[in-house]
Amino acid sequence: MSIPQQIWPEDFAKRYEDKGYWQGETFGQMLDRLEATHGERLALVAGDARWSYAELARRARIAAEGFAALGLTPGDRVLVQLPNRAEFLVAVFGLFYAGLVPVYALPAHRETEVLHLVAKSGARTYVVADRHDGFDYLPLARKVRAEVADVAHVIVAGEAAEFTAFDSLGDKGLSAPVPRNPREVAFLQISGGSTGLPKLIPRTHDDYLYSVRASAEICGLSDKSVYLCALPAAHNFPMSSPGYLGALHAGGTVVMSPNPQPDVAFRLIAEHGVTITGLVPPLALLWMQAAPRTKHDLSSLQVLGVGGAKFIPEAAAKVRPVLGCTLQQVFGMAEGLVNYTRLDDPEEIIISTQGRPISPDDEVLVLDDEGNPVPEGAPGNLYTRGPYTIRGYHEEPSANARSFTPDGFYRTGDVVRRLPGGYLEVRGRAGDHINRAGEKISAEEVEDHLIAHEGVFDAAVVSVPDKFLGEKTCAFVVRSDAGEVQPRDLKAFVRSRGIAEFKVPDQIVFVPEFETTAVGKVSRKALRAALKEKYLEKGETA
Ligand code: OOB
Repeated sequence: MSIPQQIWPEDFAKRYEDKGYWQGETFGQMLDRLEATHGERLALVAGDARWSYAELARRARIAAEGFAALGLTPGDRVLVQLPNRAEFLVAVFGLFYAGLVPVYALPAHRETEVLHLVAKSGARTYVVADRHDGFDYLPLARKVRAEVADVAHVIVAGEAAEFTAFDSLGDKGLSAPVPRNPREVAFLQISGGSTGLPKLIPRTHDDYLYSVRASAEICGLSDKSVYLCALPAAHNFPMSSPGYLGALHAGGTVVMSPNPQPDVAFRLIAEHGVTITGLVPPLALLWMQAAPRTKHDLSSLQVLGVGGAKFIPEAAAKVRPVLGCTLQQVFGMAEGLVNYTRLDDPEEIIISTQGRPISPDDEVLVLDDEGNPVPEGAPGNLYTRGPYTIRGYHEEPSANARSFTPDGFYRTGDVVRRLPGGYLEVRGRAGDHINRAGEKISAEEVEDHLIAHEGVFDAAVVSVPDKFLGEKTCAFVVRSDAGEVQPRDLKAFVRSRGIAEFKVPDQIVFVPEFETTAVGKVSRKALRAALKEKYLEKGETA
């Protein structure tokens, strides 16, 4: 398998360099710079760990040496599935330092997703925690090892059993980062795509570190900032919008929260004087419900970033009165483009828009279904191209042909309105994924799992609005002749296929048949829309 590539045409690359967006720094060099600039400042609080930049760098260099000693060579991919704990940052900076390429899995992923990510990325090493959130990852690691002979190493943070303990890696540490070309792929992140299993998003050192530096500035970060990483650290939002990388870039402190629930997060905010964090809308709602009753002092919090899904204006308007901080709406995507409301924008803009792009060189097109520009203020499909938006997924020629225009614009699948000043308002999605509390679920992927059950003849998965989650999943199922399968059985079956819990359908509706048009088979997209209209919007009971 080839080393992942991400290629911008040379004229674009040169422009991005000339304008100072791409600065030629690798993540490995960044770690050295952070240590040199911020040395004894507090970099990380996680569990009992209180590490300075120097200590974080020391540990990352030791991990880097450990990775190299396992025989991994620069450019090798390493699957990282770690929750929000201290080892997360040590592992990823250690990998960067050793010239290796992290592939980020979510802690919620199970065997199906993990095996897919291993196969897609060609990773031969798997870094995982022993336990998190009541789940024991060791049996999962054993399955991965048993199924994929290529996975030569499993490295476990915590109780490692027969595997390599993360803490046993390395000794003195690498003395310098393994040189990499900053235009090369630094890591692979997963897409929340609408078709099948997740695709891999190749991000380069140059492009990603630009988005980190620019985000840190837009979000007002400094060495006084304390960033609470409440969402899973593998997501793009807490990683770089402005995220823990933005906070480290600015010389601030990162506080890792093992989960985003108010009882855990509020204590950390009070204890460490957290100044900024990022949440998906349902969690922002939950925090606003819990804040008036908490015994913890939340007054240090200055900025709450909310993104990943639409934050409705009614809820957005409550952030300042209830939490006493500035709301920053964040509309981003792991493929690149990130929009922010600015901290000093009028309240009206902060409440009613999803912000404007980071970069003057983010090109944004809003087009109708025929590809013609729509007037300002009218809804249309969002396309984008720019200094930190990918030009293609990792080894996905057919998806790339669908998702990118010939001149390199990414078809986001989002429907937006462009407002004066370049602000965007997200109106919805053209694509077929469900945005459940910020986690993107591919309808097709869940359908494939349902259809694998012998009691299912066909299945179509759609989103239904949910007051709290924004959207949840509903599966329409046509039963097969093999008996009267029940919703409970189907949910248990889907779960048993080894997928993230958030993908298990919230609701299952049995229907006698899927109507097809006289022409024959309708597209899945049309079928989903028709079912939704018939049973959910018109309220016809199944
Ligand atoms: C973030 O990244 P992804 O890759 O998980 O999901 C991207 C998609 C967008 O295309 C859009 O459909 C939706 O998530 N989205 C929003 C939104 N932010 C993301 N929809 C409405 N309003 C928003 N504020 O979700 C992500 C990446 C970086 C920063 C923030 C979020």
